[in-house]
Amino acid sequence: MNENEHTFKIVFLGDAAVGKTSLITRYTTKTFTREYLQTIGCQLNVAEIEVSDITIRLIIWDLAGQPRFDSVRKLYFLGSDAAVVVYSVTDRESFVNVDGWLQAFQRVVPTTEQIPLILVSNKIDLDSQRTVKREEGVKRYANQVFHQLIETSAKSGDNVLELFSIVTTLLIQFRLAELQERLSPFFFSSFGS
Ligand SMILES: Nc1nc2c(ncn2[C@@H]2O[C@H](COP(=O)(O)OP(=O)(O)OP(=O)(O)O)[C@@H](O)[C@H]2O)c(=O)[nH]1
Ligand SMILES: [Mg+2]
Repeated sequence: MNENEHTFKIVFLGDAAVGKTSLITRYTTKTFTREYLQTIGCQLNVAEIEVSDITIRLIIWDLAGQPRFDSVRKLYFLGSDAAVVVYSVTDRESFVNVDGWLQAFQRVVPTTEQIPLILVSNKIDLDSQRTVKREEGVKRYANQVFHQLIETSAKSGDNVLELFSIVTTLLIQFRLAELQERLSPFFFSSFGS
């Protein structure tokens, strides 16, 4: 394998219909679909990000949120390098369930500082239908082990690029010690250590 290519497994989790697939689709194809087409089991997506002469390849595992996939889902958590937990600001239950998603993930992947955990408040374009206040998201983030909170809209595209940029940046930061042994000196003159 090329020493300047690094592949990471990212899982997206959260209640059904909060917009996991929509966020990933918005990022990978710059499109948005109004129709809800539930994910069956798991859908894989690949995104490549060039950072200087380094290629970061994200294998994005888009996990189905419907309860009928509860039993298979934990198998998909294995080997994750980062987890993105999504809730919708228009769906209070999805916000309450954030803890459950985190715990389910941590039962399979005992979280260390090496695993970036990102909390996403999606559907911020639907401001008039909000049932979760912005401050509540911030408070939840402050109380938990998440490394970053970001508010997004898959519909308008707001903060979608930023979300994936945060994931990539955290992966580089958290894996720096590991990457340091393998990467060229050029990388470190560009990014610092
Ligand atoms: N207004 C608005 N609608 C959104 C947004 N993100 C997703 N949706 C809509 O919400 C519905 C569900 O979106 P999905 O992306 O399929 O949800 P999911 O989390 O992947 O659902 P599962 O695959 O069942 O777990 C669809 O009708 C989308 O069009 C958003 O940011 N704003
Ligand atoms: Mg989906």
